[in-house]
Formats: sequence, structure tokens, C-alpha cells
Amino acid sequence: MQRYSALALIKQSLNGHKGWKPQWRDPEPKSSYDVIIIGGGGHGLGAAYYLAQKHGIRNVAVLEKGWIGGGNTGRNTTIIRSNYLFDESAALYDHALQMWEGLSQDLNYNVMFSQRGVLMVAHNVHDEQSFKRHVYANRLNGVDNEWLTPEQAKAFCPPLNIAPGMRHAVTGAALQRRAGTARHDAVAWGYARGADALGVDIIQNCEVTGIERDATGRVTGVQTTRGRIGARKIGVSAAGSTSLVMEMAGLRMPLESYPLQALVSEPVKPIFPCVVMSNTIHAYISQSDKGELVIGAGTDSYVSYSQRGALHIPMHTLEAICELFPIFRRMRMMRNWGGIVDVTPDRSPILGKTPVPGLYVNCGWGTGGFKATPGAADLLAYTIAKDEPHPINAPFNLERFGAGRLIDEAAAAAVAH
Ligand code: FAD
Ligand code: PYC
Repeated sequence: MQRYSALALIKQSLNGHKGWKPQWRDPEPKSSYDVIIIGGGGHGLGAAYYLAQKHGIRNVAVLEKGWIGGGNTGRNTTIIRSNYLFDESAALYDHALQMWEGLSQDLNYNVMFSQRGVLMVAHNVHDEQSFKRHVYANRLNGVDNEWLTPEQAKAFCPPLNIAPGMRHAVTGAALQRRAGTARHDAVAWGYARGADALGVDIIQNCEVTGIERDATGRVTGVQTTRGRIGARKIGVSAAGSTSLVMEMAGLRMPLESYPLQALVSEPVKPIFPCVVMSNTIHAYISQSDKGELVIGAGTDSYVSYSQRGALHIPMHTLEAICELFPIFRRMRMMRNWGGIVDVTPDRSPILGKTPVPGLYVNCGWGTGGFKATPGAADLLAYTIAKDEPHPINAPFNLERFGAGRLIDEAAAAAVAH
């Protein structure tokens, strides 16, 4: 694999940067693979990478109906944190956060992971009680989280308005210092490059239209817009389209898909040092390395498979942002878009085996799966390779909705849905 280093940069600069090779191949699909992953987002590409890297399973294809990273991976606001309430979730999300800490080195690709801290601001007694409960639960699980007064929150994030008379006055905040952001495209590209170098075929513009099963019910392959492809095992990592894909194997999933919108401002000089989230008024904000304010809203209130949403949702979010950060009142917004998020009844993901032999699923990350990318990918690869879940993802099985062993993370999921 072409390595990225200071030396490589100097060598290429002497050559007018004409010697860089494409980061991954554009192969024709083979007639069959040991494993097919449906969905070329960060989770699917990462799973393919770890199948090859950790489990030595290299006869793998990732099938993507559009372009890699063109789903929620390339549309999200990149907030990474692990301050979830329950023990199972703390283990899951902190596994991912620990992997983020070494990801650029592992991939030899700068995913621009920045632990600038995530501040969740409280506006009322209910918020305070809920956030403090999370702070205490997180600490018991060895996950960093601390409670700040409004003044301490302002010292951490100077643009924050803590004036007492506001409609949504800030009454305190929970801060996770190890939390932060990463560059979303780089995550998809870094995994694609790493997987390709290990022999994985990344096949774009290849929509899966059917899942084939034999007389025993076991999967045997997929039908796609580029023909039939055989497979011994299939991993589905299709985010907002999961219900549609799983229906191809005869499975009805406990998921609802909603549009979730985000927007960015014109770029400005560095002004915003951290990430701020207000769960109560559905607004979250950070500043990208390009200088744009990256702002996100709550989900639209109807189910849909459209990658766009209604205008009143971002308008409401911008009103909240202007109240919390009056300094931004005259900023212009440049772009607005939506993604389709797959939401479970308990706001926790589903990651494991399915009733169909050879079919595995990773979904239900809803509004919060970017933070989980390395962890989810690692655990999906483990589950496929071993045909059994890792202890970390074992509780996040599909059967919990029948058995009633829910992991209710509605408060930690943060974004209203
Ligand atoms: P995706 O990147 O969506 O990949 C799934 C892929 O499957 C897509 O590329 C799709 O084209 C492909 N696919 C679907 N059907 C088929 C088919 N039939 N055949 C082949 N391919 C198919 N999470 C956070 O942690 N922090 C945030 O700040 C955050 N903000 C968000 C803001 C917005 C606006 C949105 C929309 C989401 C946000 N999320 C956030 C959620 C996060 O983006 C997702 O949970 C995560 O990116 C899911 O990754 P993925 O790889 O599973 O899905
Ligand atoms: O899960 O932290 C999150 C998040 C923030 C914005 C959207 N999702």
C-alpha cells in the first residue's frame, strides 16, 4: 500500500504530485465471495477492513448502491462521545471511542480526530437531573464526564450565552473532555483504502435488489444491479435503508426511518473551541477545520426515505442557536441537507446474528452512529467471522425486542426523535 509520510510528501512534491496512486481499485464484481457487506458507509467499509485485518478473511466485497460515504457517513455532524447511560452502552460506545484514539495511526490516514470536548447544556431541572445521572453512571463505568456550572461552561466555551433571562437559560452542563469530532469523509476513505490494500473489493454503483436463500433458509448470494453475486455470509450495514434490505431476506425489522437535517455556515476564523449540544431545544454546533459552523437539528417528525427534510426544522434550530450564541446572529448559512436515520424503539443499535443463517445485521444507530464507526465495524467483523457476537455487542441483539430486554438510551441519544 502507498504509505503517507513526510518523506512521501517531499518525494511527490519534487515530481509535481503526479505519482500518487488511486487510493482504492475499481474492480468488477467476482462471481462469489466468502463475505458480502451491503452498504459502503463507514460501518460497512470498516467491517470489511477488520474482517481482512483481524480475522484474515480477505475474499470480501463491499457493495454500495451509490458512492462510498454518500449515505449518513458523509452527511453527519461528526460528533463523537461515549456518555451513554447503561453499562452495556458505556462498553459499546467507549470501545469505539478508544478505537478512535488510534485510528489515524492504524489506517495511516488522518481522520482528523479532535478531542475538543462535548458540552451538553441543561436548561431546566429535568435536564440537570438527567445529565447528572449520566455523569454518575459514566464515572462508575470509567467513562469521563463532569458537571459544570453555567460560569464554568462559559469559560470552556466563551461564545455561550448564559444570561439568566433567556427563554432557554443555561442552568449547567455536562462535559465529556475525551469527546469531539472527526472528518467524516476521511473515515470512509481511510477504511476503503485500508480494506482495498488487504484485498477487499469495493464495488460502487451496485445496488443490492435481492437476497437469495437455499432450501434450508441459508443465504447463498445477492441479486444486484450488476448481476448475481454469490456469498457464504452477508453483513447488512445499510443504515436508513436497512428495513428495505432485510425485507429482501423476509425479515421485518423494528425500525423507523426518518430524515435528519444539518447545515453549515460560511467559513469564519476559529471562534468555537468545542462541541455544544442542547438536547432540549434540538440544536448542536461545532466548527469544522475549514471554519464553517456545523449545525444539526432534531429529526423531522414523519417517516421517510428522502434525504431532505422540512424547512421549519432547521429554522427552529437556528432560532435556538441564535439565542444560545448571539454572536452568530449575522452569519449566513451556506448549505443544508438531510440523511435517513434508522431508529429503534429503545434508541440503541441492533448488531448481531439474525434468524436467517449466514445473515448478520448492524443497524438502528439512528441519529448517533458516526461516533460508533470503528467499534461497530470491529464488532460486526467479529460477529461475522466467529458466527457469534462479541460480549460487547451480545446485548444489542434483535431478540431483545421480543424478550423485553431493552436498553433505553432515549436521553443519551440526545437528538429528538
Ligand atoms: P451509511 O453511511 O448511511 O452507509 C449505509 C450505506 O448503505 C449507504 O451508503 C447506502 O447508499 C448503502 N445502501 C443502502 N441500501 C443499499 C442497497 N440496497 N445496496 C447497496 N447499498 C445500499 N452520528 C453521530 O454519532 N454523531 C453525529 O453528530 C451525527 N450527526 C448526524 C447528522 C445527520 C444530519 C445525520 C443524517 C446523521 C447523523 N449521525 C450522527 C448518525 C450517523 O451519520 C449514522 O449513524 C452513521 O453514519 C451510520 O453509518 P453507516 O455506515 O451505518 O451508514
Ligand atoms: O449522537 O451525538 C450525537 C449526535 C449529535 C448530532 C447528531 N447526533
